[in-house]
Amino acid sequence: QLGAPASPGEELEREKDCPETSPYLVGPVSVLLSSPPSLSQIAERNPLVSLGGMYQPPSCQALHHTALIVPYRNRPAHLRTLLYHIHPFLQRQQLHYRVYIVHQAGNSTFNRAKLLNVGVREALRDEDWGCLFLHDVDLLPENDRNHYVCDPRNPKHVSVAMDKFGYRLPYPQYFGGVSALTPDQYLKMNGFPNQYWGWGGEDDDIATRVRLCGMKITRPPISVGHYKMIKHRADRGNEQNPHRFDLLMRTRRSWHSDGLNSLTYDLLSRELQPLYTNLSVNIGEEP
Ligand code: UDH
Ligand code: NGS
Repeated sequence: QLGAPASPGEELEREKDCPETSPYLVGPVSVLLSSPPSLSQIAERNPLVSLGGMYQPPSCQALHHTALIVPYRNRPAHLRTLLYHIHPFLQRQQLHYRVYIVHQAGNSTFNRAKLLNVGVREALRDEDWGCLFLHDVDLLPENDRNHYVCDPRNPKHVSVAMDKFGYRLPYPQYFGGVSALTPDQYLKMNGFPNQYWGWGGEDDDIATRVRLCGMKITRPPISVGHYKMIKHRADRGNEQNPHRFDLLMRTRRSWHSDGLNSLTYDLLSRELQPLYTNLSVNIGEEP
């Protein structure tokens, strides 16, 4: 059993690498969307997750090291639903992982891509993560053969089949929802843009950056990239960005100077919660 206590020979066992394909995978899973349990109930169900939302397989050496980074503000029920599903899901994959919630403090307009930049920079202070998984809070993977690891060659767009789009891509360049990059891939494209305040366009900008840097977008098969999106209304503070089309026309000129190399923020707190590391950050506001 996955959560079984470590045997007396734990140290010896851990010296063995985990297998390339985990024996705990079950394939398609049904996801519960309404009334998630409380955080303490979720923590009780995940006894091997340690403070800060960290996990290592108890009886083998993980082959993969993944930071799950979630841009966040004011979606407490979505967060509980995600944590409820994602911890067992990642443990079944025998990953070494840690969950980071990047909380935009204050009421300024939401900025998803900038929060992701902050999450990456802070996560890489902790560990040399092999893979950065950038994950919306309201998306629940429906198949655990959707391996939360990176493609060493190219950035990976992962949420390729969302229920709200009829389980296919809404358009060929779509890069929203869930994506996965190695730190090298992320650095090569100067991270993500910081200038997209409000809803829309930042994911298209990121997709353009991938191409401008000479990389290609890779994707898992549609059959394993299934996601349910928790239905919700538009958020206050994340109104459609009226400048998004203008910004998108300038990506080619701006990506060198807008990104990780121009990122500024105030980290207000870094709390180790039982199921995640909470980074509360002041990212400023639209100039
Ligand atoms: N997010 C928050 N809080 C917010 C806004 C966004 O946590 O107030 C995060 C969250 O992780 C979310 C992600 O940012 O999953 C993306 O948010 P989004 O509103 O851009 O995208 P989503 O697909 O909703 O969740 C789209 C529905 C509203 C679109 C209205 C414009 N047509
Ligand atoms: C495009 C947006 C993307 C967005 C996608 C899906 O039009 O940011 O729709 O949106 N691009 C622009 O606005 C330029 S959704 O159906 O999830 O609301 O991710």
